Amino acid sequence: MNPIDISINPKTDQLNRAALDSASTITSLSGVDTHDIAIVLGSGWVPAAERIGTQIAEFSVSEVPHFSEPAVAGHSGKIRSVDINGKKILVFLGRTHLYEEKGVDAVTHIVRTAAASGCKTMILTNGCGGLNPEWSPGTPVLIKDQINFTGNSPLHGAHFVDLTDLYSSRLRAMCHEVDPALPEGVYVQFPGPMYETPAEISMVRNMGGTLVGMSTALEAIVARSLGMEILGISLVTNLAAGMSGEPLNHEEVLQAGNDAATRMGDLLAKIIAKI
Ligand code: 8IG
Repeated sequence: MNPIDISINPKTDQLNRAALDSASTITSLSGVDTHDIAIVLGSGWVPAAERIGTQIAEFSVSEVPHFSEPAVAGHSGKIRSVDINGKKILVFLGRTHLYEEKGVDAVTHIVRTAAASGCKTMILTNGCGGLNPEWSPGTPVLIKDQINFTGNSPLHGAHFVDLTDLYSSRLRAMCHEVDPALPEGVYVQFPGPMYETPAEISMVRNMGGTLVGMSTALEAIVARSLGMEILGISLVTNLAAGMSGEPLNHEEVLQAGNDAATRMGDLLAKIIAKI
């Protein structure tokens, strides 16, 4: 049984029904009944999409019910169905962020839709700030754990979900077979859209965080609640606030993504082929 069909509470049921509705439109638009793996490409990752597999179909999120229009430069709002060695991959180019103020359910709809489309694996990528001075812009980092610092829960009702091994150690080991040098980090999701203050970055360091961003953690929680296996990869696009002596800006994010695109696309294609 698809975990999306298991009744948890009325609110969750309503969200999952909307996801099934989105999934059925994705099936019509792509001609693919069931997808195996979903991947969300975040800031700086969209150029990498060109290197992932053979495209079966591409459409816009605006053609799919219950999805909202993208609001950020570098997030194109496209969905692709891609084939890698017979595996069907659902590629989301861009996501909805909490700071768009459409609510937490709008943020996690992408994950519920992936599950409703049959995906058992959720690959979440993002661009983020790094607290390790050795991670220069353009460094990919595997997410080994997270801190949800948004003050929001993406689950509804008395739905107790285990988050130990949230970011699958099996998938991380697979990534290390592809690229043994990949470092691992603890991702802290802030609400955004402002970047952190240097004092907040000190706090993050004291909490044990090494990556800061504005996405991913809420999505990972919902993916786990739906029984998916999760892989998270951050592209460090800037040193966290106060570390470089320079102010932060979104252009450097896009530039770091373009520069790292080839490496990231090849990495993703190899990992997906192994899953
Ligand atoms: I790209 O330094 C990117 N996204 N919160 N902090 C937060 N989000 C980010 C950052 C950053 N860089």
